Amino acid sequence: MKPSKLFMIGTMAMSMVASAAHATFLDFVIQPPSDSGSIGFNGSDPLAANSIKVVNIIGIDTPSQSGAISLCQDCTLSFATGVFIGYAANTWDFGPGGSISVYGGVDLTGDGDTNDAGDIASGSLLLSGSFNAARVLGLNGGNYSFQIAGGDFFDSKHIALLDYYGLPTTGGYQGNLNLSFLAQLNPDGDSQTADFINVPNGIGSGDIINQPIVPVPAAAWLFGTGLIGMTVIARRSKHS
Ligand SMILES: [Ca+2]
Ligand SMILES: [Ca+2]
Repeated sequence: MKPSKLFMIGTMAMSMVASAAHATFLDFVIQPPSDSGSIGFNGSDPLAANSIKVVNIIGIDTPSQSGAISLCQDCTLSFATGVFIGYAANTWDFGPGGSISVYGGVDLTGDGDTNDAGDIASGSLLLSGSFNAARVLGLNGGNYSFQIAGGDFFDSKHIALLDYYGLPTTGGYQGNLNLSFLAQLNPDGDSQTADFINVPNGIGSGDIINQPIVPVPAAAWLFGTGLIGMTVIARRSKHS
């Protein structure tokens, strides 16, 4: 077998293990039209967003209420990333740190309001955390797409939300954020040209996807390491 093929199998085995471990997640859905909210970068400070609308929360393969869509009432996402690292070729990079939060109420009783004893009351802190890294990718025509690069952020969530979806209340969570928005580059027209701000009604769709941190089983690491070892041996024998 070719070394490249062995390596591919090793990689596939590892990613299958990873995806199996992360099959359970909560999806906080950001949905247009959203006339409220803002996102922008002033050329030097962290990327910042305020009051972006989150419309519902969905449990994907959750231990309880799998597939249930919970209305998120008056829910808003706000964040500031870590420090600005650099800009090149329509890519903006930001470092670790900062903060991310979602506030609002959640209808867990399914009657369309957040007033019941079983609901999460309006104005509650639903999710809070900090970033590992963030990246904004510029598309054509001033249409920017915001992505949190791999690893993303660590957070904690409202315990009633976790209980409802049967998720662990200890051990931590990790996730990522994607968000599309229309932005104007260099809105102040000065010599600093990498700054941007969303245009009116420019917030698009997105998700915060968030799963319990699951340690990769030791056996999976050994399996993957073994295949990589075989690849190295195969390469050596090929070159000898
Ligand atoms: Ca309710
Ligand atoms: Ca500028």
